[in-house]
This record gives sequence, structure tokens and C-alpha cells, in this order.
Amino acid sequence: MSSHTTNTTAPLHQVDENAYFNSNPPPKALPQHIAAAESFINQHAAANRRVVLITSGGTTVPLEKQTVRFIDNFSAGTRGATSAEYFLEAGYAVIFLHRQFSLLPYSRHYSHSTDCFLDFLYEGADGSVVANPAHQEKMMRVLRKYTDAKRRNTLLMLPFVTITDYLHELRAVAQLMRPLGPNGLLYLAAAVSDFFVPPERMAEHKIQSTDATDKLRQGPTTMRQEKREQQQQQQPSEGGGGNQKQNGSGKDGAQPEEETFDNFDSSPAVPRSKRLIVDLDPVPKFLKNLVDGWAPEGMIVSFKLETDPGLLVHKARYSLDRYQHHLVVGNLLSTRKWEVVFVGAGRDDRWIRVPINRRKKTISGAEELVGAAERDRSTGGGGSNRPLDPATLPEGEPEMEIESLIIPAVEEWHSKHVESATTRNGGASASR
Ligand code: 9Z3
Repeated sequence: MSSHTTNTTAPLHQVDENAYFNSNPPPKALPQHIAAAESFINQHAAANRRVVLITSGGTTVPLEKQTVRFIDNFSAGTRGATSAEYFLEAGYAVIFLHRQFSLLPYSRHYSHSTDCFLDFLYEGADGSVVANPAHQEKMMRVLRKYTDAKRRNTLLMLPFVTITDYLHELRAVAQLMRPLGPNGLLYLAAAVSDFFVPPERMAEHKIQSTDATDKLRQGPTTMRQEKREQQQQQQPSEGGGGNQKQNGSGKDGAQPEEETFDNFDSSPAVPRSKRLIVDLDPVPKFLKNLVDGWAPEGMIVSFKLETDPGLLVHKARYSLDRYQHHLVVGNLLSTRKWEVVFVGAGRDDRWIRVPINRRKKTISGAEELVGAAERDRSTGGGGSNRPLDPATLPEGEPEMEIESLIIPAVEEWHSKHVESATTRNGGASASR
């Protein structure tokens, strides 16, 4: 008979939720973020304004509690930051839950890029700082929009770093959005890690690359030390090293292996004790909790990222079927700035593409002859149901931001969502 107890009343995803959030502590800033989000939501709910929660950027996976090393991903936060600007333009109030130091709405035009913001400025004759005339018009547009969002308090920025921070923040803010009913929109563009190191297996201190300090250590062991100890109990032949000696000293009491295998290029391969083997657990899938419990009336848009064109639509539809939310926006790593596919329940897949004549950034803005093969089979606006061939796309960024097409399309879905909720609720109005 099993010695551990199971909760027989709570659904499995609820058990997972409690287990995860109880064992992975929240970020320190969570109470302040909750207070800020609550007052922001109240203000906009009172104005009957739609509120979108945008998640943006990557999440880190720490390998140590006092974190020196972590696993990360590619996401710069371009999708999220750019989408935020178009949502603000469409009249939404935006909660921007983003990875710290990733791109931010408006300032993204002058940060991170190859265009350093200092290159847009020069010193005027009177010693003042002046914007370069060639860039003044755009700078003024961006500045006005940013100032307007600040003045109207329509943009709330909440940073996170780790996967656990992200999940705590997402749950808290989504729950706060409940009073918005169908006027709430969740737009989950962050690139969220699927794997993490659970706290019981996480080293407290920096993982050591040698065993030189093992005998100095007291109290909780590091992950590497535990590994070395486990390995000491294993057969000497395990680990593929042929005649290699295990952990510190050979069976025959010879020199520590560090000396034997100091050169990492030598053959046989480095001994196991010198490698770092990271054992990751899957991050529980909380989208179901979001749909059923955290924000049950809001519209939920998730993003699906793939690199294999053959998988994208299937995986997007699988996600929609599994979590029963409203819309999955599929995109491929290599073409994500040129095309996405909308996959929704009871609807045909809909590809949204930057038109051919806006795919290349040119000074004149004139049509560039890119993607001749693609042009033959598509109208440029999305006639083809097959993903674009990345080889037909120009280097760099397209002239037109695809978010300028994505956000109006999402807004239209959201309007339908609000309308049908209003009809179901007997006509109570929900607008902006
Ligand atoms: C996306 O697919 C975003 O569009 C990107 C944007 C991360 C590709 P960038 O920040 O990139 O502009 O550089 N986000 C969702 C990625 C994700 O983690 N999705 C999960 C998955 O694919 C499901 S929610 O399994």
C-alpha cells in the first residue's frame, strides 16, 4: 500500500497548482505588483475600458538558489512590446508583464537595437542636447504616445525574471482581472520555459566545477557534490569512460582524476564527475487553470512557437483543444516577424502576413522584389496556407510590423467575445 496520501477531491490540475505554488516561493515584489495592478484595473474597470494583460520576453530557469547560472531563451520581447503599442492605440489599457531588461513599449525604438540612442542626439551650439533632425519626426511621435500613456495611466509595467516569478505574477494578475469580465484580454506572448529545477534539487550555492572545496562544505550539499557521491557508489565502468577513474581517486588509489583528465579535448571523454548534468522537471501546464479558474470570463490568446513548419498548425490546434481557450497564434522562429497563423475553435486557420511590398526595409519604401516564388502562390496578404520559406525573406526586419495586423485581428475576436458574453448575460453593456 502506498504510504503517501493523495487528495481525492481536488481536480489534478488544482493539486498541481497548489504543489507548485507552495513549494516555489513568489518574487519579493509580488505584493507591490498586486497593489499596483489592482488600482490600475479598478481605474479602467470604472471607465468600462478594456484591459489587456500582455506577457513578454523569456523566463530564466535558475540552477542555484543564490543564482549565478541560469538557463535562458532567445526572446527579446519584441512581440510583446510592439503589441503593447498597438493595443494602446486601439484604446486598451495595458498591463505589461515582461522579463526584466527585455524590450519595452516606446523605449524599444531607442534601446537594445543597433541604433544606440546617443546616436540620435548631438550637442547644440548653446550646450543643450538636441535630437538629430533626421529622426526628430519619429522621435516626436514616439514621445507623444509614451507621454500620453503616462498621463492617462494606461500602461502598467511589471517586471519578472524567473519562470516561477512569471507564474506567480500571471496567476495574481489574472485573478485580479476577474471583475473586468469579458472586457479582460490575456495575450500570452512570453516565451515560457517548459522545464525547471525544482527547489528540492536546486543547489543553494554556486555549483562548483571541481571537487576541491568538497571537504570545506557543511550543511546542504550542492547538486554536483550529490552527483559525485552518487557516482562514487556506481560501477567504475559506468559513464562511458572506458578505463577512466571515478570521482577523486581511482579504484587503485591513483591520483585524482582531475589530473588524469585535465585536458577536455583528450580522449577518452571527460569523466562524469567533471560534467554538469542538469535534471529538469516539466513546468506544470497552467493554461487550464487560467481558463477555468484564474480568469474564466476573459478572452485568452496564447502563442505557440515552433521551428518545424510541419508541426506548427497541429501543435497550435492541439493546444486549443487541450486548454479550451479562445485563440492560439502560431509562429515559427525564423518567420515570426513576417507571418503568424490564427487557430481558433470552429474556425479555419487564418494566416496573417506582412504584404510582399512591405517585407523589406528600404529607405524609399519602394517595393522590393523579395520572395518571387512566394508571390506566385500567394496574394501577399495571406493567400497561401503553407508557411513561408525563410529563404525567400530578406535579411533584417520587415518594413511593416506584423503586430499592426495582429492586434486589429485580435481586437475583432475580442469584440465578438464581449458581444457573446453580453448576450449570454442578458444585455449588460461591455465596451471601451
Ligand atoms: C511566442 O511565440 C512569441 O511570438 C515569440 C516572440 C516568443 C516567438 P520575440 O520576443 O519572440 O519577439 O523575440 N511566444 C510564445 C512562446 C511559448 O513559450 N509558447 C508556449 C509553447 O510554444 C505555449 S504558451 O509551448
